[in-house]
Amino acid sequence: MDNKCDIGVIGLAVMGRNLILNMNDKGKSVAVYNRTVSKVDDFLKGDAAGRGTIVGTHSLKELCAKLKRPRKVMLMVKAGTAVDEFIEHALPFLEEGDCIIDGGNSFFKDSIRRTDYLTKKGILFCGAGISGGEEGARHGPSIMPGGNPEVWPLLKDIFQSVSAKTISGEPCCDWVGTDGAGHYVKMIHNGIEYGDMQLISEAYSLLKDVIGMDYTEIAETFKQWNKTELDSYLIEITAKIFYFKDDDGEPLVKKILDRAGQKGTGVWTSVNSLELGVPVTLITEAVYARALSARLDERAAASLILKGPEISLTHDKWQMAEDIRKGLLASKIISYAQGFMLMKEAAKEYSWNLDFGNIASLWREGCIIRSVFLDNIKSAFKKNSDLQNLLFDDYFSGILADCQESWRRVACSAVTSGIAAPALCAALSFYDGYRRAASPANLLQAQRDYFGAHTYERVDKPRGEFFNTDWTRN
Ligand code: NBP
Repeated sequence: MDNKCDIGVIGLAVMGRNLILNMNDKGKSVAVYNRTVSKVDDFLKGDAAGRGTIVGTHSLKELCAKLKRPRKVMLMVKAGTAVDEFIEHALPFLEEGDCIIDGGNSFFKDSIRRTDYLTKKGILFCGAGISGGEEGARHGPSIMPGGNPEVWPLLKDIFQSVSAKTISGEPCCDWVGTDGAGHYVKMIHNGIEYGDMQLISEAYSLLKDVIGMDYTEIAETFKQWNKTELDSYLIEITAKIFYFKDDDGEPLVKKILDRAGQKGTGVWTSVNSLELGVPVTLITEAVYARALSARLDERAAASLILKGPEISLTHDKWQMAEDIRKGLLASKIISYAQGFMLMKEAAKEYSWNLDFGNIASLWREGCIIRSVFLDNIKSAFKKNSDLQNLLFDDYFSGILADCQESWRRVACSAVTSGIAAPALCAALSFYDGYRRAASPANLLQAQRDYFGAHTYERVDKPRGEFFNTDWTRN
């Protein structure tokens, strides 16, 4: 009898442990290993106790020897050098056609490099972005696999069986594209998550400071919003956070230090957008907002020096709350449109054949940005796979038209009240810049030509003809 395991997983921190239990629940036998070997025994005695088809191993050699061929070795370790080190250590125990899967939050350019490196050694590589945190890993994450296309038939059954499913039963896991495409799409997912969280925080700030709502009213408002087009995991947990009381009966959120952490995927997205020349302004504003939040002492000092306007609370509380909801929805549409613009450019730059409708489907359940809204994105790209921009789809342009009056009122309110709403305002500026056929960039070109003879094209001459003027001649 072949008693070898279906897959090997290295890394027994929270993600690895939960994914192993999930795989095992779906009938997969899993050999497990961890750098600190004592954690293997702890796991087998703890969460994995009594599961005969989770097999502990105490070296990479032993792990690889316990796997069915072609071997599937999955890394669930800290992204970065740990992945390269494990790959090097595992290589002597692998044979041609075996595969290494990196399920961590790796940088997509590392996955491009690793695919190339391992391909030359006859080993298949899969860089799989996994979202949903520990809960997702245990009960069904969104999985975004990329790498050598030959690896997908080997992994499809395992990955799709453990992934989240949509209401109609579709797995939130499908092949994304070659080399680093899976980790790239995961990076965009995380960037969009930054944008969504920032917009929700700005809405909270406006509900509190422009309308004067208390925490219970804010909780109620988010709960109501979750019954609208904003229906999503992040809005749902936001309502729960505002309801949550500390031991003394006060809302816990009130006592949390306003200093946001970040692990880097938002920065990666912003840097990549600058490299590819795509205006991903919301995610970048969200990254900057976290950076500004971290300057606690400086902000405290500035609050004593820099004057702002007096805030007078709005009289029409419910109208303003609805304006804020519409402003949030419109801004969210802009953020997703920008994320998909970046993926479109990346597909060209890195030669990936990305299916954008499919990507929206992968995020429909199991991950942090899961929302009803993603169904509409999927439909837009299924209806027209060449859709130039999400904003050209009737559904989304219709919502923007419907929301824009409210959106503008909220932006004005934020500005006149002196309340920072960088993502919401950036979204509106993008919208107004994007829908403008004639921009003020003619002046930029004139300035560039004036001081640097950088030349310019003319609206009254064919494109591609360049002119230079001696601007000091009159
Ligand atoms: P961590 O990211 O905390 O990593 C812990 C694991 O990495 C342990 O197995 C640890 O071994 C191993 N490790 C480290 Br740290 N440095 C190592 C090195 N130099 N060489 C070998 N192994 C090393 O675990 P996690 O939170 O379970 O996440 C795993 C992956 O999934 C990460 O890439 C993470 O970014 C990604 N991810 C996490 C979440 C989440 O919610 N936590 C969500 C989505 C994706 P040790 O036990 O010997 O120290």
